[in-house]
Amino acid sequence: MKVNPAYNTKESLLELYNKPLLELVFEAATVHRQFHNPREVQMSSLLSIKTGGCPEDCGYCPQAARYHTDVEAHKLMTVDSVIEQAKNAKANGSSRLCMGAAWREVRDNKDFDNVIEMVQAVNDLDMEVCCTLGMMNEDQAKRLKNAGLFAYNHNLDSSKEFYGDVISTREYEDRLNTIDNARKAGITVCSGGIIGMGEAIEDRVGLLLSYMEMENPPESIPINALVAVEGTPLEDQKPIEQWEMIRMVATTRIAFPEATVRLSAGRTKMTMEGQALCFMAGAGSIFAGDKLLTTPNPEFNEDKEMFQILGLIPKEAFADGEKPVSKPDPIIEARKEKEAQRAKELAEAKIASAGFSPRKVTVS
Ligand code: SAM
Ligand code: DTB
Ligand code: SF4
Repeated sequence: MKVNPAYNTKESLLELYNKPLLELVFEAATVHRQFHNPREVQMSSLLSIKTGGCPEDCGYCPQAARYHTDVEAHKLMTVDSVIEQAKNAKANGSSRLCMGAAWREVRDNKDFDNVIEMVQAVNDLDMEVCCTLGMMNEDQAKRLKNAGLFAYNHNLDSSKEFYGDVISTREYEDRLNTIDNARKAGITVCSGGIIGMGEAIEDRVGLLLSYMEMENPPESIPINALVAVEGTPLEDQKPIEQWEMIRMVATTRIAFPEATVRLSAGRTKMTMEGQALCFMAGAGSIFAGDKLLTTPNPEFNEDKEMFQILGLIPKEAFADGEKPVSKPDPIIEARKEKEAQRAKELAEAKIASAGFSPRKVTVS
């Protein structure tokens, strides 16, 4: 059961969200146990492969070039350094790596070729590979799928109605199109939102309703609490109470029984008890490692201790879907062939010129 038809209206979702908290958690825990192993929680690591300098105006985001935050813009990471970071995340227990780029959209250039190589390399490490690169078309999605991408993350962030209050440089419809392109390419979809941006509860359930209305709702739904970053338009937002995070996780769990609900940004402001209630209410994943994309997150060791205290087990890679096969990328292969041909021609020219000895000219 991908969606729970009892909660396919705004009214029913609102009623659910507003239930007495412990009733809500109990109902969510019951659903969770029918579809998931409640002891398993996936550790997923984030890696900002291209940081800052983004042309968009997402009001929450420290990476938007137009806001004056402490984030410095960097070029795309190299494939080798991504592999090193991925190995480190895996050694610390992560079974999934989500690579994020501060791009409005994917462009067909050398940087994207490098991302394709990163996807191939991380998939070869037997980790689930997720990318979040902004908007993309169907051909780009197919290239990522061919490289071995397991999931594409593209958040709707909030309800259709509230979205325009936070972002003006891109429409809700654009986001839905990108999600559709990932689907058409056969990539699993990771899409969720942020609470604590000043939205009403109607907007929180409105986000869930948008997923309910999809022909094929996401396999993975990250729930983020806003990390209010100085310099962004949302810098002064009051932090949400952790009860709200628990409610949102529980409501999402009940509405989408099969999805992995990810307890995402905002854990540094939560207690272990608060997080425990999220796991009880169906959160099946956390972001692990001391950094999200640009903001702090609990350290690996802190989470390891929490897992031990709560009796949680890190979930293995590909427990919910087969490992994709990484196939050679035709564009990269063609480029490599061209480079090899050019190198051969240069070598031949060198040999030819070595056999040629210019006549000595004596100057009297
Ligand atoms: N540029 C791409 C895009 O926007 O699709 C990918 C990277 S973007 C940083 C990925 C997601 O991170 C956003 O959609 C948003 O949901 C989340 N995010 C960004 N800044 C955040 C913040 N300050 N607090 C919580 N979540 C945030
Ligand atoms: C998601 O929903 N949350 C992650 C991941 N998907 C890409 C990103 C959180 C970013 C928090 C702000 C930052 O660290 O820059
Ligand atoms: Fe750019 Fe993504 Fe940040 Fe929006 S959320 S400003 S698109 S990096």
